Amino acid sequence: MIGRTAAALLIGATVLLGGARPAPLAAPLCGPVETERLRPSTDLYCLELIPRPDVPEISGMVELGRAASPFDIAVSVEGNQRYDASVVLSNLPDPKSLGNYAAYVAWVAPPSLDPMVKLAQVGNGRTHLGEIGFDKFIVFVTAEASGTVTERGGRLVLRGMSPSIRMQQHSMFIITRGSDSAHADHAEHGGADGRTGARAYEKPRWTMPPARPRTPMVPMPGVDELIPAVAPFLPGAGVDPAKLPEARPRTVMRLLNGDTLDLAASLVRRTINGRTVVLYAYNGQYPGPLLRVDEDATVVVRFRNAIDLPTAVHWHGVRLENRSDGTPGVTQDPVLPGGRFMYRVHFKDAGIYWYHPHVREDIQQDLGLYGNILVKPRRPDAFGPAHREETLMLDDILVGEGGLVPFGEDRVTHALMGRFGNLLLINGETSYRLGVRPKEIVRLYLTNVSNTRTFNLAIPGARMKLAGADVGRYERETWVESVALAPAQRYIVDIRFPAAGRYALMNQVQAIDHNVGTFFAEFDTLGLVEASGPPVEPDFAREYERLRENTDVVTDIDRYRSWFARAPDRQLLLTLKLGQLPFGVMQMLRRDQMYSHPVEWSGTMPMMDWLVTADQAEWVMRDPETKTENMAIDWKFRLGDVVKVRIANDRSSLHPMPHPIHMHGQRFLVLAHNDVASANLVWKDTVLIPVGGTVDLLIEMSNPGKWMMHCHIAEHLESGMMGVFEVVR
Ligand SMILES: [Cu+2]
Repeated sequence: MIGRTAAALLIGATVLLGGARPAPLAAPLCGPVETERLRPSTDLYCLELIPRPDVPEISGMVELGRAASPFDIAVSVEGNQRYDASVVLSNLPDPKSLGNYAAYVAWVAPPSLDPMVKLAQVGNGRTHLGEIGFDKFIVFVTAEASGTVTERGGRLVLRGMSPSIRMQQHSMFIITRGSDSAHADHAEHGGADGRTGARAYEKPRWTMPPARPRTPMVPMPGVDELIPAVAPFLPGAGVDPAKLPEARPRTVMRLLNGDTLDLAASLVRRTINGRTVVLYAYNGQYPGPLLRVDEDATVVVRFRNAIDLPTAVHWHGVRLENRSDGTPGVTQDPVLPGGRFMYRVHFKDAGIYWYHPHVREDIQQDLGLYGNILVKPRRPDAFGPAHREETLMLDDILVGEGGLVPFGEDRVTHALMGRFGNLLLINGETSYRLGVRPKEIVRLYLTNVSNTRTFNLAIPGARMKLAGADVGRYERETWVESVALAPAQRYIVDIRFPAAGRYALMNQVQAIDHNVGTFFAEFDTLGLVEASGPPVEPDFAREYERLRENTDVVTDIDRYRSWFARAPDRQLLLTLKLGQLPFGVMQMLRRDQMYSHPVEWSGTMPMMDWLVTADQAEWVMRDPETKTENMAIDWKFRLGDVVKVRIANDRSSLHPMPHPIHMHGQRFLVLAHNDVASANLVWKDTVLIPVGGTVDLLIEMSNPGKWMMHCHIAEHLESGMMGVFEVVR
């Protein structure tokens, strides 16, 4: 799927960036390997150019470098992957030797060859080509009468296809099931223990994940009749949902230094899509109460577990005392049903944080145990003026015809891709609404609380100014067209609604139809902002136009710049070990292995994904130096150490996925993605490493204790992708 904007963007990029500007790559992406440093995947980010048979001596390579973006993944507003490409050519003869030609020119086109977009005049050596924004594309080098031609007319010399073109059609499976009703007869299977209870909340039965309208489930021989090899679980066994309290929308709790908060996790009843379901909630609210505190405040939280599973509360991103970090097995024992725990939470950094369980997140967080904490900066001028602040928790939930699709009782289902939901939620609602006045500036605090979905949030018609991320503000504010946020990441954007009207909050991504090997636009409306009435007073238009430089942030980061250039102190490789899988699933995986997109934006294989449990898939963080993995990793640092860690995401595993890696208790800078230095820094606690990609983190070991580092895709965490590092005094 080629977006209009992608072509326009490409043409724009050619005008702006075309020509022989030096390439911005810090290290050659596709050159020979000369270090033990983990590198970005050449299979995904290098494109070999093939010469015409009559000029076999010519060779070339296109490097699909990282395009400029403040986010961990560079995509267009429509969700197309963006690359900043360079070409390296050798043995090009004098163009005159090939005919009446004077120059060589590089072009790019989608597989349909329309539009054919000029990239740059090229020669031997390296040339920066500019941005490529097509999902599938072919690069051509031609000999032309002049380097200034605008249309391709000369002789083809080299060409090469993007790695994404290798996606194959799954031709043997192309027998689509027409409608949802066609698989209704498969929709209920007995429980894995063979019992089929009549009442949903007595004993859940496996219900298949629902089919998707754009990518119908196709029969997979030997897979179709399978259910996950684990007993199904839904909350509230033996409880009459009618006796549970109806969940209430969240309230705001203003907490002052020294205050005490009583927080309880309990069962609630909600109606979603016309079905009554049993969910979890903090203090009976969805999301949990929004806590508003001051920078440097400390509050005591008296927590009580009134759900049917052990739990604990993790204060995500907060650099608090280790004993209050809420990670069972590392900092505390799980809080058993009926049990209590006291947390002392110190808010050292201003910004947007969130709290959630650290036990079976795939169930507990998915079913409503999440809440935001907004830590107000001490500086009154930390941000530009805004008329109001809204905190948005982005989520999804998987609901079938029989209600919630059950979870695995003692281990996770959806171990490969994570549990993608089919209903998208903002603050727990499928139809979020916000009323504003024209010209109003709204500061949005965005938190992705989904199990696995990465969002690309856009608000067509309203400009977005990016001001902050996980643990504070950027060095400089920037304009963005969309916000790409992986699970557990936060971003702060200021949005001005210029005139009366309706503005849609959209998730705009390019999903993959694995049946036919194509991309398709998946645009979902998450909610609506209605601007009406008289324009807001005062109008901060002038202040809004100005992009602020946060000199205090720059000064803070200055203290760490001397470490930026050093070699990584530690490395981690993210990979996957697979056990016995059904034959059909293995076949699917092998075929899909020809290409993996940097980010899996949508769960377009719900059946296959559902079947695989944590028994069959182990996600691995491996230290290549010590050869230790996951919980065996034994990293020790001293308080005050500044540590550079390179993390690479193995492209060669049988089902690569992007991984949002979270480090507890500390803050870090993302110095580089795929060896391209970040232009605008911000302190973070969660970084997304796209498939085949690398990131370099600079971690400030500022907080003593034993801390977890793990993937924040709930099903990957539950499938092993976690380790512990210790910071000693
Ligand atoms: Cu992961």
